[in-house]
Amino acid sequence: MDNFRKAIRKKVFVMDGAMGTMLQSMGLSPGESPEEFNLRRPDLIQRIHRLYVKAGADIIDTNTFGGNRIKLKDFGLESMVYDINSAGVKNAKKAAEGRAFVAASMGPTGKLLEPLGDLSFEEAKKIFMEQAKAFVDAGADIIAVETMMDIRELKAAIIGIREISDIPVLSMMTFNEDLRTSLGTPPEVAAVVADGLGADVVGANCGVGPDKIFEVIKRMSKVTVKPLISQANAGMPELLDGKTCYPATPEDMISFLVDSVAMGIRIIGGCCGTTPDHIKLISEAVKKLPLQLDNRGKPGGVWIAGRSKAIFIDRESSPVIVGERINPTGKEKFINELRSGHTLYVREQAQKQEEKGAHVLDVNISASLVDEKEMMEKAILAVNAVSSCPVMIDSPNRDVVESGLKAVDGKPIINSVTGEKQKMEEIFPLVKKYGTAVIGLTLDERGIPANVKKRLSIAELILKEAEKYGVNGENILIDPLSLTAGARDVNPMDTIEAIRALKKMGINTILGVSNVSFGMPKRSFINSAFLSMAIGAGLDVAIINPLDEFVMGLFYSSALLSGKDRGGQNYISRFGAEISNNQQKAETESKNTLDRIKNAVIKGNEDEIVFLVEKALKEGHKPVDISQSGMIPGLEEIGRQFGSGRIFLPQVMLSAEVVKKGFERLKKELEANKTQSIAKVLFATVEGDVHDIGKNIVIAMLENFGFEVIDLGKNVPSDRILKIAKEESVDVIALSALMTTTMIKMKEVVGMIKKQSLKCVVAVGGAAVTEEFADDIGADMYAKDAVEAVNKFKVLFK
Ligand code: THG
Repeated sequence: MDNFRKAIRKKVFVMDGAMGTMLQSMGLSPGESPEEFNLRRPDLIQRIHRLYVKAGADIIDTNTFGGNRIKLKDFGLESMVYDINSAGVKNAKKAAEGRAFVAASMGPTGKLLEPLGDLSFEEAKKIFMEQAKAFVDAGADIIAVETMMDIRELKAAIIGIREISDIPVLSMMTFNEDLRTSLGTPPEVAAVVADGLGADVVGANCGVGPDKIFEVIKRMSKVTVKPLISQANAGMPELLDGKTCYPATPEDMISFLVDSVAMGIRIIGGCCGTTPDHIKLISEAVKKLPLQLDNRGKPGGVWIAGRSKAIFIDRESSPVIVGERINPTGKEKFINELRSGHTLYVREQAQKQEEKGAHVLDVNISASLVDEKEMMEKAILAVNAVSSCPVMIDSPNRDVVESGLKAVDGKPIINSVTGEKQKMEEIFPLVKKYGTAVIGLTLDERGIPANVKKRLSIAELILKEAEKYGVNGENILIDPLSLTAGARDVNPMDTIEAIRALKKMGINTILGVSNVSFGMPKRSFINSAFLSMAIGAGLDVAIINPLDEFVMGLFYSSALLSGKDRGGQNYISRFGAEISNNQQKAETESKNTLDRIKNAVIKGNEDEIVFLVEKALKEGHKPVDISQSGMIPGLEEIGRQFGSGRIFLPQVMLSAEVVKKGFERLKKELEANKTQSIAKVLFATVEGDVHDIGKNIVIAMLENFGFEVIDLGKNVPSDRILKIAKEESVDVIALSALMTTTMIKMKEVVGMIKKQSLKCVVAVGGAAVTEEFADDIGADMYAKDAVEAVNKFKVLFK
């Protein structure tokens, strides 16, 4: 372990190339489990490993990518998890003969996590732990978490591994051409989260070729100083004479090598379509590299991340705004909502605060008679669904904090730990395990000290204690606390002085500003004056109300005056242009109930939709109008935003979910005069392919649009597809495949349909399927994603 950890700082490692595509060329048939070959054909697996070692790989990746319980279950192999993964490591070790490190490959479960799917975070973690245990027992040197698309699944994997062992971890997500994962995570967020969780090496594999992966790594290198890893595909797959080909030559694979190493790449290998020839050339090129490696310095601040945005907190940049509004203090309506388990206010405030300039959102749901563990989870999921901001999990209760940590996307801030021994014992292990930042409040068993010196010594105690838990000081923000001005023995200038002193000690600071004015009239005046003093003293993060224009005005002007807004950029972009009143207009326009329904769909307001549909019915709108002029236009808008890359799949699915709820309510109205489905669609993942995430998304969307769907599941033999299609006289046969090797089956199905002159449309789709491929095999329709599929079906059956 230590060998590898030391070496990775000083040398560039070559990793191996593809296993799956090699196995296929050596006789693995579609429908067989590649992982089972570790037991059935160890000779073959070892032979492939040896080819890579011979080609110059310093690290080889085991044949265990799909070796988790969920994936193995597709082949009825779920009782073999331990044996298969253990054999995978042993095969690689045997082939390496000590000449290469063995990295145990760990891929995704193939299921979506809640709330999009039905896999809980805890279950996912357990599944990864089971696999990791087998790896470690068998003597793997490294675990390579790879091809992850969901940031929370990545978290579950790394946290699961860490519960088993301190083994070095490589963390890789898979990015598409738009440089986001399929679930919308950008490179920065992937890197910040993996770094926070303690991955040793951070990077990307699969999905794209060497040019695009270079872009991904470049963006990662700006937010982490960890060594980076890249395993590109040999270009994007093309189909030639019914065979999948990867176009990138070995030379193509090294065209970015020198620049990559300068950026911090320390491991370079290949993914789909790369062969020992590619690895050989990479290895030769690496040997010729200049010895001078990069010297990326320490960041001197801390990165945090939301669903799709990373934010740097440091001394030089402009202060960070934390929105304080998701907090029940003094908000009777919000408290009632929390008691009934709804999240309407949370969604609304998350959106509003982000719109008005909040960078981070505090989430506090503490109130009496509230199930706080459940509500924290719900609130965090709701915030992530509607906002890209990092969150701050604000609760005095450890278990409530943890429930938020399991739900959150990105790298959050825990609010908070104090100088109390018990608090630190509770919170620091969470900070370490979930890889977060944390606020340290300068108070201890005796409360908030009156004098500045004592507050500073508590800050020092917190920082020192954190080290014992392996928590890096950069991840701690100190809050010197303010109490209500005018109260006995309270001098707000103590807080300001403490900020100044903390900054001198090189410590990052945060402050809940509004506390200073509790119980006073015209709180805005006091809050904004205090804020501007705090920023003048060097405050890095301010917890404020972003909807208070007065406070925001003082925020931007204070940042400008204290030299934290170079060239006044932020101030000018905020106040320079006349802000149009479009927004106000949109708000009044949405008074119309059908517009409000459309908005609820766009914003994913699950809680509101049934209420709004009922309201529209009461107002006399016909069910068909509610659908045609309310929900459908909302979904269409979401489709447009998705198409232009402004929003991502989880939001589309959330909106689809809202529409489903709306339809369910409408169905009750229509029960009497039953509606007919638009068309009957049969869905199947073709034989040999066991991937169905994409297919399930398309089905969910189609059902919401009134199509009747028959889902035959995955790995469906062609004759069965034909048989059911005839029996049910379907209008469409929709075929899905993820792998380039199983796409070919689509051609077989099309051929059979033509031969038997079935009267139905054949639609095809899947990761590697293209329009050209669809034309080639004679399919009638191709759609690149769920939204396009729905649109095309709608046109077809108008
Ligand atoms: N430090 C840290 N975290 C904190 C605080 C802090 N979290 C909570 C709090 N202090 C900061 N957040 C708020 C939120 C709301 C108000 C003040 C501070 C507030 N609310 C109004 C009230 O209570 O009257 C209600 C406003 C309304 O009705 O809309 O003032 O110091 N680390």
